[in-house]
Amino acid sequence: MMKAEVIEVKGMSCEHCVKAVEDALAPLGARGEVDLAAGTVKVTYNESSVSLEAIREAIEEQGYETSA
Ligand SMILES: [Cu+2]
Repeated sequence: MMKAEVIEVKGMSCEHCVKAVEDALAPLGARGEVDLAAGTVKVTYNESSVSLEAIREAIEEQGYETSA
């Protein structure tokens, strides 16, 4: 079942950041839609194959801070 969740991500400032976040999510089978102005990422993922926690970790590994 696909689920969509909006998470706050601090530190994204440019198109490079957008790509870094999107590319970090792709291997998890998740899709991220970054809203730079809002500092959020709308993540669409399959909750039976990946957890929101794993998604947040993948984003944080790129150097950004997430909050629920
Ligand atoms: Cu950037």
